[in-house]
Amino acid sequence: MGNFIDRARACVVGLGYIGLPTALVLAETTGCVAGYEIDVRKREQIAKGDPPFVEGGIDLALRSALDRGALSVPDELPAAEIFIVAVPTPLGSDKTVDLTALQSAIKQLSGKLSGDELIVVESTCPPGTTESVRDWVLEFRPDLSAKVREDTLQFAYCPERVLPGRIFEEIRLNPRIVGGLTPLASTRASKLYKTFCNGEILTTTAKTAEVVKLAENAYRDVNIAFANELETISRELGINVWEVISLANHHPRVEILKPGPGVGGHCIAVDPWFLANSTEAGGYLIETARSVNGDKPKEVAQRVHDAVRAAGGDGETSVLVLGITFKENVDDVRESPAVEVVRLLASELQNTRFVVVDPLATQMPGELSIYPHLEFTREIPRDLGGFGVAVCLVGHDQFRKLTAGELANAAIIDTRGIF
Ligand code: SAJ
Repeated sequence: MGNFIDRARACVVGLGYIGLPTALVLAETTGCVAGYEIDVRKREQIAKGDPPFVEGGIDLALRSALDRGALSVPDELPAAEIFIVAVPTPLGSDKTVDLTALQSAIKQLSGKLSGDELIVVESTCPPGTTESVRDWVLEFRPDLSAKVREDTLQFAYCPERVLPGRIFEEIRLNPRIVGGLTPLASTRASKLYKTFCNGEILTTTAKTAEVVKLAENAYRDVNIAFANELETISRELGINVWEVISLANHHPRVEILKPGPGVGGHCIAVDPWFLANSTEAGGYLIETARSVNGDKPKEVAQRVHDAVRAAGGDGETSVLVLGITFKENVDDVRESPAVEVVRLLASELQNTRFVVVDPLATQMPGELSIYPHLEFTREIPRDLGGFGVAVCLVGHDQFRKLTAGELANAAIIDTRGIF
């Protein structure tokens, strides 16, 4: 247990994309953090100094924290003064949150409580979840109800806001919203975040903080939907949407986002539902934006299909697919709209050869590996003259060096505006 005597100063529960970087910055500033991960394979990998995902700076930070004994990765969830919970809160099939992992983490840590701890939730949650967390703790540990009343056992919600690809920079610089169930909990949680965050720390209630997080991602989703709708309209009008956006953005109060093949990752495509489904009133605009963005992969696949038909039909041409990750310059393929586009095409055009190029993805995503007519490569083919159709689904830097001239024989469907 490294430097710990009876309990860790802080324990981060869940060592994923958010939990592990958080544990690492805390290890650097406090020198005494435990990271608990329920997945044994992942836990062992981390304990060996091998990060389970790609993020700039993570290899060095992990090795240094382990070497200094500032981070321990115990097999059992340890006692701690502060627990920071960063476990997945995915979307269930009925478009409501699945809190199984959060509930199970709270059950486990409840067994370690003495009554003077602070429990901070970072996972994205529907409004009211931090109150539920307190209620679950009391269900598992009714003996602690006086400690909750006396406000020594405290609860706060502090959403993560970092952008994959820039996590270590943003975790230190982005302003943080801290919502305690009580003012004392907010003060204590603020002190924790001040140890590593140079951005402003803004305090509020737990429910407000929960809604702020959802509002941020729903705002982005709605704005991307606007860009995507503008793309459909511009194309039908025969004008260039990128020129429309660039010119409109010269207005001092207009800042239109970029259209694309849809919205991926497991934040922006998920969190808006937690907000839309949180009240009887619902969220008409939020849900509409979800369907505009959700329909985009189908629209792009249809355009490629039409181009294949114009090039002779299924089996008469080859298709070059540029990019498979959920956005540019990351290796993450989770919820990638590009995967959905390729899946639709592969099942519809079974005789057509597809070459999927992605310099960052490590392999063809599992759901696509079943199609024998899909080839995956990390290198852009040298000779691009043989492709009758090319579709760009991700704007990786490597693709931006390509010119339309190199693809002179291909009908180009450029969803990211790289050409
Ligand atoms: N996208 C577009 N057009 C744009 C911007 C994005 O089509 O103009 C697409 C991307 O290609 C991608 C998806 O949207 O498929 C999401 O990408 P993103 O860069 O907008 O966001 P994420 O999912 O990487 O991270 C977001 C961020 N939230 C906001 O910017 C409000 C990040 O700060 C959050 O911490 C993260 O969600 C999260 O974990 O919630």
